[in-house]
Amino acid sequence: MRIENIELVRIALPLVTPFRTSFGTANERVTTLVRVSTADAEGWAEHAAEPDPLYSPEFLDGGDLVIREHLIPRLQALGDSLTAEHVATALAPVKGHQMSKAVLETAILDAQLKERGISFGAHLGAVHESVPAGVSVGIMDSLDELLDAVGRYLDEGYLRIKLKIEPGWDIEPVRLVRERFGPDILLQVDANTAYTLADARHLARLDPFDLLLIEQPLPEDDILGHAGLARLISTPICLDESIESARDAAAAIALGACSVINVKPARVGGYFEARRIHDVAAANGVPVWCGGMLETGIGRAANVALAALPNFVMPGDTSASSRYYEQDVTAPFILDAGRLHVPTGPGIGVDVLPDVLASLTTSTVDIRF
Ligand code: OSB
Ligand code: MG
Repeated sequence: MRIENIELVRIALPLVTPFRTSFGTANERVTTLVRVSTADAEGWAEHAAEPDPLYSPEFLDGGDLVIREHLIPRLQALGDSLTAEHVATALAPVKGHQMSKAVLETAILDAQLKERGISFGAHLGAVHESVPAGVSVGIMDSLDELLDAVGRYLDEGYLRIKLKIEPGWDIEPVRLVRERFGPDILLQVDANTAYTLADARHLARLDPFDLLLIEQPLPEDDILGHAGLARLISTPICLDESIESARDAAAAIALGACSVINVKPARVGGYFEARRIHDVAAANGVPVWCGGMLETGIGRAANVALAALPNFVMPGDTSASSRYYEQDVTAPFILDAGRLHVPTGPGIGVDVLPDVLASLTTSTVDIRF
């Protein structure tokens, strides 16, 4: 494939409501979009990192720098033989920076699939036309506010609720949501590394509430801690931050550190590695679901395609655009009986709205290839 240029487009979109986790509060989504232009196609992808390195070591300004100084030159060195399938190998000498690698691989894959008229879903092996949508509910100022928010999401049709938790906002919110909305709603929690193994007895107090899982209770490098915790609580453990590759997934499963995996393509370096995690988990009887990073329609489109693979058996954090944004940069993803439709058009299957993009753009960098 012959790439003509790669543009980095920094945008900032206001969130409809602040999103608070154990590591911080976001009022807007700031991201770098990558546009890959060939003679016949334009590929798009979205950087998953946040402005600050609080969820993972990656952060947006660092990502832009690594992309320009370290990653793009390695792709340029491949010349016209470059395809999406070559990207990970070409970038492997650069340690880490999965999200920056992922955004390049994904934009190149989008351009390539558009040239060939194939959708992400078809290319990745999707087996469903729509996927069940969950919603990730942030930490709130009060329990009343939380119950209102959960009630509204359930009314909208979301099929699973995930509550963000942290010490001081855990047992009580879960108890109240369970009491108010009953035993039948699918409910899970996400701690974003806010606890230690010494909190095991406290976390065991979540056991009576029949949660689907607890996501990433302990620090990302504490695989043995998660394995220990799994023996002390009955809520299944799901890993997010800890899993940066299919090898990580295989190790975590083998060590008994998780019985569910949250697959975020960006966190693991792209959709091909995400699919390998899906396959490793499936081979071990471990269910997976698709996580999110508050993506715009660009990142969401590809995530929804991935979530249609057969071992994505639990609802993902693939919510409708309206959960995040009043005005998305693509046509909005809309909830249909609690599900999102998998795009069927070439590549990611959604178009960027040029006027909206222009109004949200704060800077651009154009790199001739
Ligand atoms: O841990 O899953 C997480 C958002 C930003 C960073 C980390 C996480 C999240 C979410 C939101 O939970 C998922 C979404 O709706 O995109
Ligand atoms: Mg998480």
